[in-house]
Amino acid sequence: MQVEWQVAKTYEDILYYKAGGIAKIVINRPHKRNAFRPKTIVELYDAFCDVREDPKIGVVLLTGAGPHTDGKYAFCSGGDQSVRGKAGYLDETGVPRLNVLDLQRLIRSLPKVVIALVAGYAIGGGHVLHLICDLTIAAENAVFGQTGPKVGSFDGGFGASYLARIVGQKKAREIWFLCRQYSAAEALEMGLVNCVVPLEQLETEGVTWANEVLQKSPIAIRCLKAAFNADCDGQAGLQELAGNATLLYYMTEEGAEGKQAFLEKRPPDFQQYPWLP
Ligand code: S0N
Repeated sequence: MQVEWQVAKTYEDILYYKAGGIAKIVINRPHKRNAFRPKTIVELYDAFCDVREDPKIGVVLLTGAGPHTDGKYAFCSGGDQSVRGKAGYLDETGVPRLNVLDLQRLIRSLPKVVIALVAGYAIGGGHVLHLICDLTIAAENAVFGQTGPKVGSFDGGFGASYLARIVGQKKAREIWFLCRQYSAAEALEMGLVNCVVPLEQLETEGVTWANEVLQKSPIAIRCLKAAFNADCDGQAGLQELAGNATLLYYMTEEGAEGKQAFLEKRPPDFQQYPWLP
C-alpha cells in the first residue's frame, strides 16, 4: 500500500510525517546508527506531543532512517556515546541529561498505538525504545540486543522489568548479562516482536497494521492500552487507567448532572440514575 506522506514539521535529527490517521516518526542519524543525543530526544518528544494533540492520528510508526552509506540499517543504537558526559548525555549547553526516560513514559502513556518498524540494529537504549512501543514489526535484517554492561550503563526501568515481562526473567537476564545480539527470527521466537517481514515490505506491513487498528474504536483501544500498562506500572498505571474511567464518566448524563447542578446552584438529582447490578 503506497502512502503519500506529508511533512508534518521539520527538525534536525528526526523526520516527521502524517498521512490519513497515521504519523511516521523517523530517527534520522544513520551515520551514528541512529543513536540519539539529547536534542534527538527533545525533537522526538515534541513530535509525540503533536501526535497526542492531533485527534485525526490514531497510530504512530516509529522507525530509523537508512541505509547509511555503508549499506547498513539501524532502528536506533541508543544513547550517543560521543556526547556522554560524567552525569548523562550532554546537550548543546553542556547540561547532562537522560531525557530518553521522559520519552519512554510519553510513548507508553500515549493513548494511541505506537508501532516500531525495526530494520537493522535495535541496540542499547534503541532496543528499549522498540520494547516500550505497543507493537514491533521487524525486517529480516533486524538485530536486537542490550549493551549496557559492556559500555558502562544500564536501564533498570522498563529496559529490565518490562523486558522480563515480555521474554521472561531467564531470557531477560541472559540478554542483559551476556550482551549478545539476536536475529529477527530469534526475537520472534522469544515474543520480542510481533512479526518478521522482508526488508522491502517493512513500511507496507506497518501501514497495513496501522490501518487495521484505525478501523477499531479509539476509546476501546486507549482503555485497553491503559489496562495493559496498569498491570505493570503500579500507581502510575492505575492513574492512567482511572483517567480513562473519569473521561468516560464525564461523557455520561450522570456525570454532567453533577457539574450542571453546581453551575445552576441547585442540589444534584442523581436519583434519576440506577444503581446498576
Ligand atoms: C549498533 C552497533 C552494533 C553497529 O555496529 P557496526 O555495524 O559495526 O557499526 P559501527 O562501526 O560500530 O558504528 C557505525 C558508526 O556509528 C557510530 N555509532 C554507533 N552506535 C553509536 C552510539 N550509540 N553512539 C555514538 N556513535 C555510535 C560508530 O561510532 C560509527 O561511527 P564512525 O563511522 O564515525 O566510527 C554498534 O555501533 C554498537 O554497538 N553501538 C553502540 C551501542 C551502544 O552501546 N549504545 C549505548 C547503550 N546505552 C544506551 O543506549 C543508554 C540508554 C540510556 O540513555 C539510559 C536509559 C536509562 C537508564 C540509563 C541509561 C544510560 O545512560 O545508560
